[in-house]
Amino acid sequence: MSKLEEVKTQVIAGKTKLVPGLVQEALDGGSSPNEILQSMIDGMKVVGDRFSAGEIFVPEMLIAAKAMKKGVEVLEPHLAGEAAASLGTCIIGTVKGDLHDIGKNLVSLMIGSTGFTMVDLGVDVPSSRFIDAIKENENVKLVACSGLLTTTMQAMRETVKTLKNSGLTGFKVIVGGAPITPGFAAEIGADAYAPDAGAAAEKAKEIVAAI
Ligand code: B1M
Repeated sequence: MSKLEEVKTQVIAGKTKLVPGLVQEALDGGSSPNEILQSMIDGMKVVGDRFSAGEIFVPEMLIAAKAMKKGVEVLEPHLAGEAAASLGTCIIGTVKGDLHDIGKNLVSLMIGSTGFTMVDLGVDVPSSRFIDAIKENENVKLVACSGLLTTTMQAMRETVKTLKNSGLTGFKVIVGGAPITPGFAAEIGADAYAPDAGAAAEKAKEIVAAI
């Protein structure tokens, strides 16, 4: 079994103690940080499919998520580049009702690495909390909303609507997460959509430059 396959297998098995060492070994063996990240994401896909099939339950999903988080901790310094300039503040959070944060954390890492100061509101964030954060922080140029559940897509709609109707200006809104499509993002009035963390960082720079 290749090192990348081993990383994927042990993420699926939720081996929180083994995964960090395997990630380090994969790095030492010459695998790129993105390849290793992808192997963990592939592992989570298997976990999700097994959950859908009723073969595993929430506790197993949770332990796999913990294993992936431990692996990501090792990858973090290798994923994020050196920020060139200050592009302003980005408020990020997973929308109300949604507790998934691995993707949001990766998006935060990548957007932060392009030069934004990140303010991470965590998970299950009501729209009012996004508004408060814009008021509490200086130079907010971007609000980034993540959502992983089809059931919380409506919370994302509500969040974008609240942001756009708030009377506050000078910032753009980017959305993403597994069930979000470019069409849905446009329909709810977001300024941008990105399918993954790398693309989110690119889009973030692009839309903020246009302010
Ligand atoms: Co849940 N879960 N989960 N879960 N979970 C999914 C999402 C699911 C697809 C699994 C499945 O059934 N196949 C399914 C959703 C189905 C649907 O709505 N269509 C699901 C479900 C049903 C649930 C519960 C309802 C289960 C239950 O209780 N019966 C429950 C809901 C809890 C809640 O949120 N209220 C639940 C709970 C959990 C855990 C807590 C156990 C755990 C999360 C732990 C944590 O995050 N700390 C968990 C996990 C781990 C998953 C899966 C297996 C993995 C998610 C993940 O971290 N993927 C997931 C299945 C899957 O995704 N294949 C599943 C890796 C991560 C890197 O990818 O988050 O997609 P992702 O992020 C990507 C992109 O989406 C994008 O960039 C990232 C990659 O670069 N992206 C953005 C994300 N945010 C972005 C924002 C952007 C741009 C891009 O701009 C701002």
